[in-house]
Amino acid sequence: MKSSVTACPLDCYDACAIIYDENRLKPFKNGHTNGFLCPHINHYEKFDRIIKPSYKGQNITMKEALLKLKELLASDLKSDILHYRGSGNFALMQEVTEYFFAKLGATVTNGSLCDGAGAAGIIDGRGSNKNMPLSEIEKSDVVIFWGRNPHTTSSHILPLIKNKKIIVIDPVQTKIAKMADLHVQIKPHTDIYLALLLARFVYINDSLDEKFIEKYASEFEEYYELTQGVRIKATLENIGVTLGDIGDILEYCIDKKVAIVCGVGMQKYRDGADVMRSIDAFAVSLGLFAKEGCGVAYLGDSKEGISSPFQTKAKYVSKVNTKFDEFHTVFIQGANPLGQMPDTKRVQNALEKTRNIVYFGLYENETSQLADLVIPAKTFLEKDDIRTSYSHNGLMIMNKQVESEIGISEYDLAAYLCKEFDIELKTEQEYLQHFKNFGVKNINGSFEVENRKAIPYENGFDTGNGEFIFLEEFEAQQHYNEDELNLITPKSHTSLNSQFNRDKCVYINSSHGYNDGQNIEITSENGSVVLEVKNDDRLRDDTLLIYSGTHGVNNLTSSKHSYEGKSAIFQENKVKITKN
Ligand SMILES: Nc1nc2c(c(=O)[nH]1)N[C@H]1C(S)=C(S)[C@@H](COP(=O)(O)OP(=O)(O)OC[C@H]3O[C@@H](n4cnc5c(=O)[nH]c(N)nc54)[C@H](O)[C@@H]3O)O[C@H]1N2
Ligand SMILES: Nc1nc2c(c(=O)[nH]1)N[C@H]1C(S)=C(S)[C@@H](COP(=O)(O)OP(=O)(O)OC[C@H]3O[C@@H](n4cnc5c(=O)[nH]c(N)nc54)[C@H](O)[C@@H]3O)O[C@H]1N2
Ligand SMILES: [Mo]
Repeated sequence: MKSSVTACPLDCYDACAIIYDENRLKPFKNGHTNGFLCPHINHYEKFDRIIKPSYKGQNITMKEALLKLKELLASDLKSDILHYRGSGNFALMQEVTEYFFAKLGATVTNGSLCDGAGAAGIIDGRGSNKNMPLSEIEKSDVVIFWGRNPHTTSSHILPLIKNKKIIVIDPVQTKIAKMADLHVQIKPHTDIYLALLLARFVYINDSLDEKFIEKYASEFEEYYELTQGVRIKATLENIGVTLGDIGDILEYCIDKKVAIVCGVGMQKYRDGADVMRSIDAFAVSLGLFAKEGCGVAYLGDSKEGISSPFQTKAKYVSKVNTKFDEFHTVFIQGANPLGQMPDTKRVQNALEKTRNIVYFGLYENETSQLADLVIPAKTFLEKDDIRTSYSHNGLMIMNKQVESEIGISEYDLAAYLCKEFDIELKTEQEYLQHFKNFGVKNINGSFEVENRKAIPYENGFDTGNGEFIFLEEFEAQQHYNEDELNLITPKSHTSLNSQFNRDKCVYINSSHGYNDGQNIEITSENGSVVLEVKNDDRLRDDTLLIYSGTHGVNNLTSSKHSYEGKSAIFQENKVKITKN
C-alpha cells in the first residue's frame, strides 16, 4: 500500500503535513504537526460529500454538467457572470478557475470575510504584512494570546509554548485562558483602549526600548500624547481591566522575549485596522521587532513571498456585500455565502434573483440547496496541489493520493472551460512547478518559502523611511443601551466555519436566568434568529456567543465594510434578546 506525505487543505493556521497510509490520515511526526491531528482531519473521510452533479435537482453525469456550465456561460454577456470563491480549500491551484473567469471577461471578487481589517492595520504601521512564524514563537519566553483561541483554531502551537508565561486577552474564558498566568477578560471591542494604555504605561514606567524607538519609531512622543487622551480610571472600569492587570502584563513582558499572538477576534469591527495597529504600537514600544523570539504574529498573508501565475486583469466586486442580483450567472466555488457571508437575508434576496447559481464544492449546505447546477469537487486526496500557510513558512506539496470517480478538480474544470472558450492555459505540472520554485529545501527534505524571513523587519519597517507609522487618531467607542449585548462569533471546535459538524446554540452567562435547552430569539438591526440556549459562565454577562458556522448567525450581522481593508465586520452589531 502506498504511503506518502501530503498536507491538510483547510483554512487554518496550522497547515499540517499529513501522511496518507493504508487509507488512513496520520500526522507527519517531524515538524510542527507533532504527532496529532485535529478532529476535522481525524474524521475527514466520514463526512458525507456530494457524489453526483445535479441540475435543477436531477442527477446528471459530469459530462452533462460541464456541457450545461458551458451553455450557461456562453449564453450570457460576460459582464453578467460572477465568480465567487471562498476559502474551503486553501491550496494554491484552487485559483486556476479565477484565472479562467477573469480571462473570459467575467467579474471576480476581492475583499475579505476574515482577516482583512487587521491586515490593513499592520500595513498602515509597518508598510507590509510580514508575519512572525511559529518557529520564532517557539523561542519566546512570554506569549500573549490576543483574540486568538489556540485550542480550537491552531492547536499545533500548544506543544511549542509549554513552560512559557502565558497571557490571554479574550472576553471568553477559553481553555488557554484557564491555563494562563493571567487572563484579562476584556469587554469585546475595547482592545484599542488596552493597547493604548499599555504603550502609555511602558513610557511612564521608563521601560521603552529607547534604542529601537530612536531608530525605527521616532514619532513615539506624538503617539504617547494620543494615549494620554484615554481617561485611565473610567476606561479601565468600562473595559473590564484593572491597573493591576496592566502592571502584571508589563512585569511579565519587560526585558523578555515576547510573542504577541493575535487572532481575528479583536478585529471583526469597523475600526479593526486601528485595533491591530495599536497592538503593533505596544509591541514597538517594547522593541519587539527584529529580535529573535519576539514579534507580533497574526493571521499572516499565506501568499507572502509567492506570486501567482493566475493573477490577471479583472473586474472586481467585494465579497462582503456582493450584489449577486446584478448578475445572471453566479459561479460559487469553495464557499457557502448563504451561511458565512454577513447579512444572510440580504444575501438570500440577492441570490434568489440571479438566474443561474452554480455551486462547485464538496458538501451540501444552504448554498448548494439553492443552486441550480451543482458540481462536486475532488477532495485534496484526489488531486495534485501545493500550499503555503499563514502562520509558518512551509511550502507543502500535496500529491494526489487516490484515484476517484467522484467530482472534478479545479484544474480539470478550468482546462475544460479554457479549451471551450479558447483561452490559453499551461499544463497542471507547469503551474505546480511555478509554485514549487518559490521553495527551498530544508535538511529534512521539506520545503520553505525562500523569500520569507523568520525574523522580518531586521533592517527597519517597509515604510518609506524604515520607521513605524503610529495611529494619529481613533474612534471612541459608541455608547449603547443597557439591554443590548455584544455578539461575538468565534470559531467552533467541531466545525471549520460551515464545514463538518456545525454548532446549533447560543451561549449566555447563567446570570441572565435562561434554562439550558430553551429557545430564545436574538435580534440585531439586521435581523433575528431563534436558537437553543446553553448557559456558559466562561462568558461575560454583557456578551452573547454564537459560533461561526451556526445556521442563522449571520442573520444578525452587517454587510458594511471595515473602514480599512475591505473586510466584513461580524461583531459590530449589538443584539437584544427579544423573545423567550
Ligand atoms: N476548529 C476550527 N479552526 C479554525 C476555524 C474554524 O472554523 N474552526 N477557522 C479558521 C479560520 S477561517 C480562521 S480566520 C482562524 C481564526 O482563528 P482565531 O483567530 O483563533 O479566531 P476566532 O475564534 O474567531 O477568535 C479568537 C478569539 O477571539 C475572541 N474575541 C472575540 N471578540 C474579541 C474582542 O473584541 N477582543 C478580544 N481580545 N478577543 C475577542 C474570541 O472569544 C476567541 O476566543 O481559525 C481557523 N481555524
Ligand atoms: N458570523 C461569522 N461569520 C463568519 C466568520 C465568523 O467568525 N463569524 N468567519 C468568516 C471567516 S474568517 C471566513 S474565512 C469565512 C469562511 O467562509 P467560506 O469560505 O464560505 O468557508 P466554509 O464555510 O468553510 O465553506 C467552504 C465550502 O468549500 C467547499 N470546499 C471544501 N474543499 C473544497 C475543494 O477542494 N474544492 C471546492 N471547489 N470546494 C471545496 C465545501 O463544500 C464548503 O462548503 O466565513 C466568515 N464568516
Ligand atoms: Mo478565516
